[in-house]
Amino acid sequence: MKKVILTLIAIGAAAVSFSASAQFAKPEDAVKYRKAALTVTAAHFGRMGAMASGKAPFDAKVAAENAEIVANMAKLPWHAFGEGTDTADSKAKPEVWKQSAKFKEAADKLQTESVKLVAATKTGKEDAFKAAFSATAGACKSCHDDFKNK
Ligand code: ASC
Repeated sequence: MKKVILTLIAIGAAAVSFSASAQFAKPEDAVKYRKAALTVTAAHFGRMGAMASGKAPFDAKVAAENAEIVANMAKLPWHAFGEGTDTADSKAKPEVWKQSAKFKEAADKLQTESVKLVAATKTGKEDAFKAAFSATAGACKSCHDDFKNK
C-alpha cells in the first residue's frame, strides 16, 4: 500500500512539474528540446504544405494525421523558452523575453489555429483544409517575423 501511495505521489509530482514548466538541467537542454520540438512540427507541417500547394494530392486521412501531430507538438516548445535560455546557439530574438506577453499570444495563436486545422481536415473538404492550413502557416510566419532571427 505504501509503495502504491509513493508511486502515485511520484507520478503526480512528475505531472505537476511538466505542466508548470518542464525543468531542464541546463539552458542548453531547453534549447535542444525546443529546437527538436519545432523540427518535428515543421516536418509534419511540411507534409501538409505539399498538399496545400498542390505538390501532393489531397488525402484527408494523411492531412488529419499530420494536423493532429502538429496540434500536439504545438503545445511543447514554449516552456523551453524560460529565463536564461537566451543563448548564442539559438535564433530566438531577445523579444521572446522582452515581449513575453506578445510571445505567449503568438504561441497561443499557433495552438488555436492548429486545433482548427485538425477540425478542418476531419471535414474531408480540401477547401476547408487549405484555408485552415493557410491560417496556421500565418501563425508560424508572424511569430518567426517577430521572434526569430533569420
Ligand atoms: C513550414 C515551416 C515553417 C512554416 C513557415 C510558414 O512548413 O517549416 O517554419 O511553414 O514557413 O510561413
